[in-house]
This record gives sequence, structure tokens and C-alpha cells, in this order.
Amino acid sequence: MTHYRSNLRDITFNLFELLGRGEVLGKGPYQDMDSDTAVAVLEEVDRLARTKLAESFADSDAHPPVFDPQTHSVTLPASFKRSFRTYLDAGWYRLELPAELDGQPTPSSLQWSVAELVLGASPATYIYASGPGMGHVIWLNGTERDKRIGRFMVDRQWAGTMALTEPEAGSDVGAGRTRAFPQPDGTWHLEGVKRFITSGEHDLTENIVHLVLARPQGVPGAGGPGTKGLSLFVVPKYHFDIETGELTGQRNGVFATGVEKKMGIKVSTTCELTFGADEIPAMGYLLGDVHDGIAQMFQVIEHARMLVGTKAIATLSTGYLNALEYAKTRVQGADLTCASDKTAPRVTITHHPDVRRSLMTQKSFVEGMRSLVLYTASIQDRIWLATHAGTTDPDAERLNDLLLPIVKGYGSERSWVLLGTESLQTFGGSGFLADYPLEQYVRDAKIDTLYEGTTAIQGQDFFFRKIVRDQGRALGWLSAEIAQFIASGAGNGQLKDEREQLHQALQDVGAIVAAMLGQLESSVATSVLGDPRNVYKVGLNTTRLLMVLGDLICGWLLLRSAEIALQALAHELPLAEKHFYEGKVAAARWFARTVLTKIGAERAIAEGTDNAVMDLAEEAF
Ligand code: ST9
Repeated sequence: MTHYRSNLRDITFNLFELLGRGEVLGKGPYQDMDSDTAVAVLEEVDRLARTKLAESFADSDAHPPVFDPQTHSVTLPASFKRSFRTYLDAGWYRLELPAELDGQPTPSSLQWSVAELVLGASPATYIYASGPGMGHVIWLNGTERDKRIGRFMVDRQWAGTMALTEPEAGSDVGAGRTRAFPQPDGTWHLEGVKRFITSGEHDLTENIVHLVLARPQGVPGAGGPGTKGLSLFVVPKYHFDIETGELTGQRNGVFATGVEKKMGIKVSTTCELTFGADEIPAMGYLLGDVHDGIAQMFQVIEHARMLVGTKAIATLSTGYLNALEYAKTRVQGADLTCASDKTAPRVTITHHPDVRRSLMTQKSFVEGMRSLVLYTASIQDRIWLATHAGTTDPDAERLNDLLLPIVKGYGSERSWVLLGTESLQTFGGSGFLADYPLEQYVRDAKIDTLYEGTTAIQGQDFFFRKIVRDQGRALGWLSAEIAQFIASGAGNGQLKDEREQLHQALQDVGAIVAAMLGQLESSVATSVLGDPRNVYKVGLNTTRLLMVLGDLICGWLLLRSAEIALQALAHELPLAEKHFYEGKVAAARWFARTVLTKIGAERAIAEGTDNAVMDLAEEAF
């Protein structure tokens, strides 16, 4: 048996019972993907994930990629290559592609359900297999030439990278110094160094296509300072015939000049890439022949942020299920009611209150955050359905924008902390051993709070862009939805206390937002008490707001799930189903009582924020 424990029942609960995806499947663009087919797909990917994909997980951690600096090449372990090849051959990545690229049109909600299974079993497999998805972005944004490149990436299963980061440009992408020089034939030559490039070099695919942000030189109106001066270039590792995609055998001037040694997810290479050294030019195509790099790159980034949040939550889910399995069999100590009786029978640790506290905490967060991911994906379904109908759904777009930093920032923070403090802890000292997957999960999941924009960046994006710049429209709509649920009397009298806790949490979150808006307002010079330094008070609370909003949404979705579960429990059910629904109700109650109730304390902290920590001399730290 491999490390991976999936929870298909909870995924189908979310899709069909909570989010009503039966309404979307089998219709319009998804005619060939009805509910039965969707379940069959999930079952097949689940089987593949638990077997072939998961089987290389530990081995590829123990035998990480080998970098040869002479040839700039990287060799991946054979076990991982087998998993990766099995995944590509199975073709499930085509669920994320449009029919025009020989994809199988599939709603986002089903795509991310499938992604959870792959990311939980072998996160690096899913990440290395992003090339066709990046080809899709090139195809969407490109000229006829670029569309052909996008298609080659799909047809020939080329890999791709997103090359933003540089040694001096991490969170601050606009500080990037890589330059691009126009050539008489319409191509560009790039010069510079990119760092922390995921999948930057490997021997898994015949070609790698780098999406590179660089500053064009000598172009009026382009190449200025900051992110807006960056353009997006398509830079292949190997040159190819632009008409047929056949490799010419010539190497382009982009080389891996370093591969990082790191804490986790070791099989996923993290590379330094040097462009245009050694007298071999790094030739690139300007995407779409327009200088609109950061906006184009954000199409990839938005997808990648959803990916990273889903990866984190998938890892917590398998971490919890492994911990649960262990706790059910590990016998240790007597029941607390007879702790002083040294002859009392020893019991499994699931009998101990603190273990139950831990397991229910893990369960409620996993299930709440799975709902958060799939609820967000269901909003993306709306966006794509509108696109397919030749219109737009601006409300859905705004809501998706609001939710993405929560999926990424909140999902990764909660998952990593819970994996270390609760899932691994359930094993006692054994959790520290390589005998169980927990120690690798903790190491592999830490990156999720860091890449694709750190939690601090997600918090800032959330408040300044997704709330203030949006003039609170998406947040207002979401709050109204939650308020409507609270007022609905859901749960038929059985969730009265929990709805009250949700109500209080909603008010507390509203008060935190109001306090931060007040702090922002008072930082503007034109206001009566204007002091620019008051914006620091906002900055001291952006991560806090991100986290409490995540708690609020998870609490709301868990209670909606509990309402559905209570309705199901009113009928005769097979035992396993009865337990499943009882577990849903228990998780929602637990979360409301132990998590939502803490938001009041966060409110007090936010409302009482001053600049004392900002006024402190650096030496006093
Ligand atoms: C990395 C790799 O970490 C990790 C690997 C993960 C796995 C990869 C797998 C990828 C799979 C992909 C498959 C693709 C499939 C897709 C299919 C889809 C069909 N939302 O506020 P401003 C834009 S890579 C949208 O002034 P600053 C916007 O255009 C490294 N757009 O920012 C805006 O213009 P406007 C990851 C946004 O102060 C413009 O940027 N690194 C958003 O100049 C300027 O905005 C990072 O993530 C947004 N949320 O720069 C960087 N925000 O305002 C983290 C901005 O006119 N740092 N734009 O609309 C940041 O995000 C910074 O906040 C900053 C600040 C760089 C944006």
C-alpha cells in the first residue's frame, strides 16, 4: 500500500450535494461529461493516484534529482519518471484543455477535484505536467505563430515554466532586470538570470518552454520601471521548426546554472536559469506580439495559486487520514476515567480526549478547506460558462478574485501548521520517523506558504486589491450570502447555536474590515487626522484578515454541509453513509465552537492596533 489516502466520498459530497454540480455536468459545453462520467473519471484517477502516482513519492525524496553543472543537465530518479509517464499517458491533463486543443471540456469544479487526487499522491507529477496548460495560455494570448507553439506543447507534451523571480526580485517582481533585445527577424534575445524556477531543468520531456518576464530594450512605451514595464517571452530549451514543432537539434541559450538543495518536494527541481551567456543567444518570441507581460503572466499565476492551495489541502487530507488510521490501531495508556488504575485495560489512542480534539480539528479544517477550494472552483464554472455563451459574468470574476488569495494563503498556512502540530503529532515520536509519510508531508507542504506569492503577499493582495480596489463588492456579496444562510433557519433547529456563532463571526470579520478601512482612511493626507504612517496599522492586519475570512468561509460551508447531512440523516441509511453524515455534522459543530469563536479575539487585536511595533528601534528586536 502506498502513502496516499484519498477521500473520494467527501469530494463527491461537495460536488453533487453541496455545490449541485449535477446541474452543470452533462449540459452545454460539458455535454460529454455527465455526472456518471464525472464519477467514473474520479474513481479512475483515484485508483491511479493511490497506486502508480503515489508509489514513487518516498523513493524520489530519498533519491533527489542529480545536476551535472558541466552539461547543465538534470537526471530524475527512475521511479518518478515511471509515475510521470503513467500520468501523461493516461491523458487526464486533457480535462483542463479546450476542445480546440483536443481537450475534454470539463468544469473547473471537476478539474480541481481530479487535481486534489493527483496533488495529494504526487504533487511534483502534477506540477511537471503543467506544460500543456501553459500551452493553453500561450494559445489564448498568442498570434498564429504562438498558437502553433501552444499546440506543440500540448501535442508533444512539452513541459513549461513560469520565470518571474530573480535573485533581487522575489515578491517584488517589478525589480526584475532581465532584458530583451529585438532582432531583425522579429524574435528577441534575452539576457539575465532567473532564480527559483520550478521545473527549470529535467529529463522528463523532449522540450521545456519557459515563459519569461523581461524588460524590452529600445521600444518606445515599453520596458519602463516596475511590473508594467515587463513583457512576456516564450523561450524554448531546444529550437524547433516553427511550422511542424520538430526539434532542430540545436540548443537555445538558456541553461540551468544551479539546482537548489532544499527542505522538501525535492523531486520537483528548483533552478537558476541563465539566459544568453556563453555566446549562445537565448532566443524568445514575444507573446502575442504585445507588451502586456504582467497581465499575461497573471493568467498563469492565478491558476498556479489555486494549484498551490489545492496541493496544501490535499496533503493535509492525506495527513489526517494517515493519522486517523494510526490512532485507530495504536494502543497506549488507559481510558482517562480510570487513569489511576494501573491494571486498567490499555486502549487505542482514539479514546483519549486530546487525540479526539486533534483528529476533529484536522477533520473539520480539511473538510472546510476542501469545500473552500471546490466552492471557488464552482465560481470558476460560472466564469467559463459565461465565456462559452459569449458573455461575461463580472460578479463571478470578482468573487473568484476575492477567493483566490484565501485558497492559496489561508489554505497553505492552515494546512502546513496542522500537518506539523496535529497530524504528525498524532503519531507521537513515530511521526518523526521516515517509516511514516508525515515527516515528508510537513517538509513538502512548507513551500506552499512561500511560492506563488508568500502569505504576506496574499494578505496584501486580498485587502488592497480584492477589497479596497473592488470597493468591497465581492466581499459584500459574499457577506450577504452568509447572512442569508444565517437567517434561513437552516438545520431545522439543530444548528441554532452554530448559526449564532457564525453570525457573531460575520459581525467580527465585518468589524475588522471596518477598522482596517478606517486605518487606511486616516493614512490619507487629506483626511482630518491624516498620517501616512497609519497605513502600517493596515499592514499589521492584512494577514490576520486573510486568516479570519478563511475561517469564516470554511465555517459557513461546513454548516451548509451539516444542514444537508441532517436532511440525509432523517432517512434510513446504510451504516457507512450514516457515519459519513454524522461526521459532517460533528465537524461543522466543532469548527463553529472552537474556531469561529476565536475571531472575536482577532477583532479586538485589529481594533486595538497601534504603531508601537513600527516605532520600535531595530536594535530593540
Ligand atoms: C513560483 C512558481 O513561485 C511556483 C511553481 C508552482 C507550480 C507552477 C505550475 C503552474 C501551472 C500553470 C498552468 C497554467 C494553466 C492556466 C490555464 C488557464 C486558462 N490578479 O498591484 P500592482 C497584475 S513563480 C491578477 O501594481 P506591483 C495586474 O495586471 C513566482 N493580476 O503590482 C496589475 O495591473 P493592474 C511567483 C494581478 O506592485 C499588475 O499586475 N511570484 C494581481 O507592480 C500590477 O499590479 C509571485 O507570485 C492579481 N492578484 O507588483 C509574485 N496582482 O493593476 C508575488 C497584480 O492595472 N508578488 N496583478 O490591473 C506579487 O504578487 C506582488 O503583489 C506583485 C506586485 C508582483 C504583483
